[in-house]
Amino acid sequence: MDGSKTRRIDIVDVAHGVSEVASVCCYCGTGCGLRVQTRDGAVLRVRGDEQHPANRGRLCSKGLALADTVRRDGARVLSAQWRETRAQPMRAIALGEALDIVAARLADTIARDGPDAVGFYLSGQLLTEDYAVFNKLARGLVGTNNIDTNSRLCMSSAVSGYKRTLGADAPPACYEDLDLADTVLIAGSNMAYAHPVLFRRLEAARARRPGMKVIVADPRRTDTAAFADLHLPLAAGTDVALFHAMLNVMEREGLLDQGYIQRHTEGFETLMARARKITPRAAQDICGVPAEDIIRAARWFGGAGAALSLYTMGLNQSTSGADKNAALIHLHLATGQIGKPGAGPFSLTGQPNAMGGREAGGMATLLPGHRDPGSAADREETAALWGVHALPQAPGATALEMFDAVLQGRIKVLWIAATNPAQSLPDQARVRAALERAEFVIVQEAFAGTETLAYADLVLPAATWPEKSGTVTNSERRISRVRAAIDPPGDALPDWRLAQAAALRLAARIAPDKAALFAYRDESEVFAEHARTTAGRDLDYSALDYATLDAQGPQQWPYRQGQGTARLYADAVFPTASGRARFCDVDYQQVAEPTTPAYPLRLTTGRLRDHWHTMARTSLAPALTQHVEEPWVSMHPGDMRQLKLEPGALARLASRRGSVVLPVQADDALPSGQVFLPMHWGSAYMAGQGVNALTNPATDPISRQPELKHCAIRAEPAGLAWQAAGWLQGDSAALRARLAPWLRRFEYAVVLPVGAGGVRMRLAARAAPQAAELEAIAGALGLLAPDVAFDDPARGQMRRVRMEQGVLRGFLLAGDLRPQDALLAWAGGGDAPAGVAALLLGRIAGAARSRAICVCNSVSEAAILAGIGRGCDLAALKASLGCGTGCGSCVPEIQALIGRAALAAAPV
Ligand SMILES: Nc1nc2c(c(=O)[nH]1)N[C@H]1C(S)=C(S)[C@@H](COP(=O)(O)OP(=O)(O)OC[C@H]3O[C@@H](n4cnc5c(=O)[nH]c(N)nc54)[C@H](O)[C@@H]3O)O[C@H]1N2
Ligand SMILES: Nc1nc2c(c(=O)[nH]1)N[C@H]1C(S)=C(S)[C@@H](COP(=O)(O)OP(=O)(O)OC[C@H]3O[C@@H](n4cnc5c(=O)[nH]c(N)nc54)[C@H](O)[C@@H]3O)O[C@H]1N2
Ligand code: SF4
Ligand SMILES: [Mo]
Repeated sequence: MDGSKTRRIDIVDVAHGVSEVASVCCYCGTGCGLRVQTRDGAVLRVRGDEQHPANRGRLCSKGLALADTVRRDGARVLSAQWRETRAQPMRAIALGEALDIVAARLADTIARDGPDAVGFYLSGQLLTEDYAVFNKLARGLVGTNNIDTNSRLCMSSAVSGYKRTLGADAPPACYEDLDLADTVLIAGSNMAYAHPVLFRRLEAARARRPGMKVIVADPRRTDTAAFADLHLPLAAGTDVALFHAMLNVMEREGLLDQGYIQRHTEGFETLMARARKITPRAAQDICGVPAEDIIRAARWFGGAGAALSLYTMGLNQSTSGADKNAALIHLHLATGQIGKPGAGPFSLTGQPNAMGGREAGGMATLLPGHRDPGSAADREETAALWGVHALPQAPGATALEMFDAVLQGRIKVLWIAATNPAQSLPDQARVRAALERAEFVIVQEAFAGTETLAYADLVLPAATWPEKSGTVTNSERRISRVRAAIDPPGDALPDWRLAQAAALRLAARIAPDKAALFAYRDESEVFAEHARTTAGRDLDYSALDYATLDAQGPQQWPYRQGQGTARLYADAVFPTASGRARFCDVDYQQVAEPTTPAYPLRLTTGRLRDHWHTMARTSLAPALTQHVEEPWVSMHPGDMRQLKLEPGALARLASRRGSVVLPVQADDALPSGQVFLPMHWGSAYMAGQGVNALTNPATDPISRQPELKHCAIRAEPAGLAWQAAGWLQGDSAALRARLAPWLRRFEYAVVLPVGAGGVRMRLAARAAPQAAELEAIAGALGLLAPDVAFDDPARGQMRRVRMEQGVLRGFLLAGDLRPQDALLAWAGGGDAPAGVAALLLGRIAGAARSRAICVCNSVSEAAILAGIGRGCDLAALKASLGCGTGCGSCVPEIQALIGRAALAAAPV
């Protein structure tokens, strides 16, 4: 690789050979710039880039821990793998051979069943260059529109919302607007966890401008909601009613901008005729939010000098997601709160390059340059830009439709890249049945052990951050260069290279003249070709190339006359046929699966602060496993009492589609009847099919996005009387692979990476297993020759510890878990107990254990609560304990703890 071309390297410490590469964080759509320090091909450290406009040097806990996730060993997919039949085990093969097999399978399938028997399921975590090559491969060479991404689960409703109202898929605001807004409406977003660096910016803005009002609409009192001046705990799925009622109040109170409505919009009267029926009282009945609070929210929004809204999955992941987006945008159009500093409907993107995917047309419903595959003219333009005769016309399958088509035998070859559908798609039973039914599944993956790899017939080894070079676009339309800091390990190649290599081989078989379509020498040529497809379009960045990005730094599209654009629609001219923005005639619709007596609880799912999706990467960083170590379900304490569920007890949750067993924890931040499950844990970490065993595959009719934020469930005590817990020191990735078989043998089982290194295992069953099985579990944990042991296999009991010079190496507790916390505290680096035997026999109580809240400075929840008990406020806690003084990601949680303590102490 020619380093000067793909790496912007500054030598920071010549004497010690340390160099630094400017790149971008590979997690969320904030798109923070960072600098990767390397020496001798290894990553030493990652720090925030002060030069990058998205974050000005800040990183959150996940970005800061990136160096710990860089692996070059068995935690990665290092070579291609293949199995000729499913009965055989996977075996490593040469990459060239694997690509030949891929090309042959594609060619055969196209010849036998036609191009639409092939499907590509990609990811918002690919770089723009990756999408561009995959898109050309799918539509330009294979000849199918069956190319979609996990952005269908994520941003699809936002795309629909923008296109229906403003005419183009473009977030009109920018990050600076967080500093300038007077009222910020945060709808269905837990920014404190999911976009922490932007949340830091909002905290700072409100500290500077105390008059700023923050409203949060979320069924749960999240840390984001705890920060708000007004929390609207609406029932899941009812946002349209809330926004319509706010519109009503603003109309009645003369807070609308009639001039703006008349000059720059259409459809207002039709919408208003419908919306007027949803009064604050009516909305109170639908949303469960007091009418006075709705009125207050409307006054704050309508009366603001500048009103900004920030929204994410609480709006998008819904069967009315496209309507929720439109209804929120209406508030901005009706008040003229768009196209000016501090204002606008600002959809925060989830994944680092969901935006780039939308620009490159990496979805079934999009073509490059914001074109539409349903339009003959757009197809012709794209074909001409690519130099192909024509593009396929038949509509492509969107994510869930693609898996349905596989299940029905219409799609036979499925190529999956940079996403983990056997964990992240709703209704796992169906998804897994489809993966089994497929004739040939190609999985292009960087990390070992993901749920989807188990279904692969052929695995392609992918390079990943920080080995890849290309571009990404963040939430504020800013394009940044991602630069490779080290070379990929083993046979791994960047995603676009794998797509290119397969395309060249396929072209040789089915259309030799098309080989020239894929003759890119490097990623800058891919970008140049892609950028040309934006010429003359709303997002025009045809004048950008790598040299310009290197010289001028990250740029916001549209990029014209040598300049980026911070805000859109300052002139109030919209990219619609009439030039006017549109009010859409949308009405409130209830969720697809209302509760019933058999399924009386509402389940919602979402994110935790330090985990990323299905955790392939974050599970490798010890610091990130400490905030929340294990999957649980949270419930309102009253619901738990009614269901006879003690805190920590195992509960069985069941929906119409599947069930999971998890420990339950009380959470008074939830309204009664609402249950929350983190989205992160799948069958690679727990028994069963993970959180999405439960969720509903029903989709929005316009955006085709599934309703991951709501389904109806029931809960009951799991009745698993026998339990075991163990821990083993060592490399967590290797140990997880070794212990994974136990996940399939118990109704409740988890195998989890923990803190300083090692894995925890927990198991539960109705009755104690046989002595031989107990011994096998002990063997898996390396406890066949323990240093201390008290066994009573007849009663399902086993207490074993292995240690070396006072350092714990492993333990197993079966039948009696009382010493667990003390042993885990010891495992985590705490002091050895006064007597191991006495501890195991329950004669002494060991040290208590408390999870880490501040992972930068390792401050536990117990220490923080003790500080609050001593009367400390945030500043005093920071000064005395050091918590919250690193990246700041834990500050909202500390503040929420302070708030909760104050509430508990207040006279009733
Ligand atoms: N730490 C971390 N950060 C991430 C990610 C991660 O995995 N981990 N993933 C990234 C990605 S891809 C995404 S898409 C974003 C997602 O970012 P967010 O959307 O902020 O995260 P979620 O937790 O999925 O959902 C947000 C909130 O929606 C609420 N909600 C549920 N139903 C409704 C409803 O009907 N109406 C309203 N108003 N609210 C509702 C939930 O209670 C939840 O608090 O995060 C990005 N950032
Ligand atoms: N219940 C529930 N389910 C959800 C959601 C929810 O809120 N609730 N949210 C949905 C949303 S918004 C999203 S975005 C999805 C995310 O769901 P997924 O996309 O399935 O989640 P990830 O774990 O990010 O999967 C990325 C995969 O790519 C691999 N990988 C990492 N880097 C590279 C690379 O450079 N190249 C390649 N080829 N592979 C790489 C990783 O190891 C990992 O296996 O989940 C969706 N599912
Ligand atoms: S906020 Fe955190 S996860 Fe998101 S881009 Fe910045 S450092 Fe990465
Ligand atoms: Mo997402």
